[in-house]
Formats: sequence, C-alpha cells, structure tokens
Amino acid sequence: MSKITKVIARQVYDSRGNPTIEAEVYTKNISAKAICPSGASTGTYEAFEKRDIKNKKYLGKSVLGAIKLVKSKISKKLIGENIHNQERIDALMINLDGTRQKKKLGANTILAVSIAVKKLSAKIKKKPLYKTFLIKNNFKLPYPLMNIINGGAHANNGLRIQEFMIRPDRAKSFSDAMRICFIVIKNLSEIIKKKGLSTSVGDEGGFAPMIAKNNQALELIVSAIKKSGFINGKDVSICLDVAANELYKNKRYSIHTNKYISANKSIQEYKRIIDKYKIKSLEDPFAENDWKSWNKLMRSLNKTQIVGDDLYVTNLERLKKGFLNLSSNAILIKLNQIGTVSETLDVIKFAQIIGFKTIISHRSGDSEDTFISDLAVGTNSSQIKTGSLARSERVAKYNQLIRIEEQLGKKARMNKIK
Ligand code: 2PG
Ligand code: MG
Repeated sequence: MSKITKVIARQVYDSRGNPTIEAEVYTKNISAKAICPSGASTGTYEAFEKRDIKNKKYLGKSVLGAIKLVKSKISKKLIGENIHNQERIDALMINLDGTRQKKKLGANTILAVSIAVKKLSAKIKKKPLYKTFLIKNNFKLPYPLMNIINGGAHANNGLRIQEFMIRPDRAKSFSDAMRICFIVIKNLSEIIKKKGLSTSVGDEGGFAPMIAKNNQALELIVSAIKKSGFINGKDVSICLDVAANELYKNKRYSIHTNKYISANKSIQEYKRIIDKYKIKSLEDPFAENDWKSWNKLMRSLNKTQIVGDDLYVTNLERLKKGFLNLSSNAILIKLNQIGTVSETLDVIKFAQIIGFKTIISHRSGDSEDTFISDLAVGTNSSQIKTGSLARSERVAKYNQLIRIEEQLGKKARMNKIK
C-alpha cells in the first residue's frame, strides 16, 4: 500500500491568464500534479468554483484561499490514506465539504487534488493513465470535435452561437482524424484571409473573425471542407455548441440575431440549419431549465446528436432527469462541473448504460494538463471536445491522444459515432 504523505497546492495561471489551482500529491518519494480548468459559459448547477472575490490585488480572481484549504484541512484528512483508493479519497473530500455544490472547499480545490491522486496512483502502478479508468482492453480513440470558429462568450465578434466545430467522421485512425482537421483548418484560414477578415483566434483556438451571422460562419466552414476535397456531412461534419443559457431571456432565445424568438421558432431555425448544413451534433440548444423545449426538439429530430452540457453539468441527478424527460442522446463531461474523478466516472458509467454518447470536454480556460485525453480513451468515450489546432493548452490534449494511439499500435481503433 502506498500512503499519501503530503498534499500541497500552488497558484498557477490558465490559458486566459486567470489564476487557477495546481495541486501536488506525494507518497514517500514520488508525486503527481494536476491543474483545474475554468469555464466562461457556466451552468447554474455546476459545482462551485472558489476564488478570493475580496482580494483586490488579483481583481477577485485569485485562489489563495483554496490553496490554504489544501494545505490545511484537505492534507490533514488525506495524509495516511491509500493512494489507490480513489473513491474513498474523493468521498473524504466530499464529506469534508458537506455541501451539495462543494461551496465550502470549492470544486476547483477538490478536483485538483482528486486528479493528482488519480495520476499518482497510475504512476506508482507504472501504468499508462488511460489504462486505469473503466476500460481494461480494446481501447478506442475518440473522434475530435474541433472548435474552428469561436463565438459567444469565447470571442468578441458578435456571433451568437458559441462553437462551430468539425468532426472527421470517416477518419480511420486518430492521426488521420488530425490530418483531416488540419487540412480543413488551413483552408479555412486561407478563405478567411481572402475575405479580408482576421485570422486571430478566440479562447479555444478557433478563428474569431468579425462576422455576426451564424450563416456566414457556416458558409465559411462549408467552403473550407469543400476546398479540402472532403464532402460535408460525410467525410467531415459540422457540429455546434449553441450555449443557449447565454442567449435566453423571458422564455425566448436570441440564437440567430440579437432579436429574441420563441422556443418553437428556435426549433424551426435549428431544423433549417441542420438540413442545410448537414449538422450532426447540437449542444445546449436550450437553456438549463427549459426541459420542455429539449424534449420537443428531441422528438422532432431523429439522426442528430443532441448534447447536454449546462443542462446536466456532469451531475447524475440531472442526467437521470434528462433521461426520463427524453431531453438528449449525449452528454458533455467536464470534471470541474462536478468536482471529483469518482463522481465523473459514475456519470459516464450511467450515461453509457442508458445509451448516451459521452463526450469528454476541456473548459474555455484550460491549461497544459492533458488528463482529459486519457480519460476519453479510458472510458470509451466516443468523442473529445478540446478546441482547435491552435493554443498549446488545446493542442497538448490532441498530442497526448496521438501518443496513446502510438502506444496501442495495431490494437488502436476509432470509437463509434453512430
Ligand atoms: C462549453 C465549454 C467548453 P466553457 O460550453 O462547452 O467548450 O465552454 O468552458 O466556457 O463553459
Ligand atoms: Mg457547452
């Protein structure tokens, strides 16, 4: 048995330049560390992110209080615990906090420690991290959902929809998937340049040209797919994250322009763009409490992947509710929405039992930590969403998947998206 001997934390910075927490867990002579990411378009039901809101020196964004808690209460609780007993360690931290949304210690505080524990356990067992989750053999690589045009809360271009993504549906391997996305992105860059627009990128590495209409963004992507020699909807599919929480007021949505329209009209608009642009996946089309509209949309489509992100916030109770309500057929998984590795795995397990696709996701404020790449393979998740081929915090996760594919060698297979 390897016992935890020390738990510390430090304040580092995320990809948006905001302070965040890095935890480091030790057994006798070995340690592992993990950095917690942070979202911009967050759901109300997400677990709590602890920041020093009164500390003006860091504009209220520092995490020094969280770090103090790791060094005092959390380390006191965990020292002497068996590093391989993830569930017990997570339960100890959940109980130490004692609130539903981890308001006392903060989900960011707990998660950084939880991930560091998981990494250290794998390191001690001398096992690749991806082999220590739910899947024991027949590992499959996820399809990347690459966010190539950024809008919404991730850019300041006025685009209503937050993420315009591509998925290389016919890729035979992960490296092939990367090559296909690479080509489309390079062609998209050329097309944007030729139009005299900027090729600077948003928070998740996708281009953020000054265009305000969804259709314009969709047309740009369709042209890039075509110019690359691929067929839209077959070789490469367009996938969207509307992040509709951000576009909701008085039961109405501003998904198209800044004019608010009814949920029914929004459904019509979704159906129109799904048909016209052969969109295969739609995330957060409605707000987190608008269960009725989610259900209506699900009943009116049959082939589209409908993904709940802010709707479920990686929370088992909300996922169960969504399942009974027939709200979606896929779930986005973000560790920091719930706050521990164990709870995240419980949600993934349940989602897969009820036939939902699981999509492992980064946050818009992320870091060089590549834990989610291993998590995607180790849980047989069909897709991973981790930005574009720009900004090292995004690319690092894709590069880790390339390494995993190489390690698996001939045994490596792509997951299923249908
Ligand atoms: C989302 C995420 C990640 P954020 O809405 O799916 O792309 O964004 O981290 O800002 O919530
Ligand atoms: Mg989302």
